[in-house]
Amino acid sequence: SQSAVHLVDHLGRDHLHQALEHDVRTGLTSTPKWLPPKWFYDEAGSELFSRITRLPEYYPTRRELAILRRHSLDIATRSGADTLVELGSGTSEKTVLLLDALSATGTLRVYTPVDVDAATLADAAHWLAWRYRGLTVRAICADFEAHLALLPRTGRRLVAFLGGTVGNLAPAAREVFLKELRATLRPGDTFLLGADLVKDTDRLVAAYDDGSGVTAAFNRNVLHVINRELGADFDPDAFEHVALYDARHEWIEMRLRASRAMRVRIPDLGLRASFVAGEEMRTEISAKFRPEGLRRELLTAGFGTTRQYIDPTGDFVLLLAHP
Ligand code: AVJ
Repeated sequence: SQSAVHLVDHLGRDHLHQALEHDVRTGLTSTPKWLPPKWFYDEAGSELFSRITRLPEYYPTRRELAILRRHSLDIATRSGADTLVELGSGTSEKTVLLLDALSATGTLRVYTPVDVDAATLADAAHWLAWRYRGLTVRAICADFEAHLALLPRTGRRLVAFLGGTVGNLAPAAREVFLKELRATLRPGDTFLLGADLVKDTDRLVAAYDDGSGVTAAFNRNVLHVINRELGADFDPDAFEHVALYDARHEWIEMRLRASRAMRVRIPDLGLRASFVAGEEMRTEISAKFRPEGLRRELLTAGFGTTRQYIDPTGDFVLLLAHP
């Protein structure tokens, strides 16, 4: 049978622009300054992130793949899903393991990848429709924090949120997100959550400050995005990449540090921002978890039973939760 690809865009240029304008205005007028990590991911940023996943220092992708290789059939069987919804799907490279398993158990009908980067999303959608005969791909360009209510409500769904992207949400935002997601699920649906675990600080920091500078380029990419989209005049090369582990909050922080005093103009916002030499602007938090803590968060959000899959090295966890 024939595959089909449908693309739905909830982030038309207008919405994207408004959301970016709002975030940049909020972040650059705050003290200290900050920017949300979702703006890393234009086409160049998604490509840089793909390169990060292949770096020797960046273990999470390989660990999650190892878990999926070993347990995706079990996950597929327990979910019984005909519809796989994936939040923050990116290139969907790891997703093939889940799609293979759901094909093998015979239930797969629809794949719904959800991502902020329309170009990467469209590529992945076409590639997977070609690879899986008879699969309907309903790709949704959306912000998983803002648009949960717009996700498809039909079918028996497995909602996957992989890679540890949940760590980009600060605890309060995470609580809201998990509750809202729980509210969209019905009995029979399942939620598969991937999370990076607390570990040795040196390995954590190395994963976010690789020797070849790919993560530094990824970090600076947010400034290129703001220059292009809002006509700003950031000099990305005048910012140094900083990655540090905040042991109290158990999260990695990425920052951009101004190597000299600078004034930046953002004409589309009618805004000027000044940086003093050495000033640091936060661009990402990536929270690290303890399995029991994350299970408690799922319980608090109203999920019922949760199965846990930890990779043999203890670096990464997948949780399969039932509403
Ligand atoms: C895509 C959010 C899971 O936090 O590890 C990688 C993003 N940032 N290197 C992560 C990221 C720097 C990544 N997530």
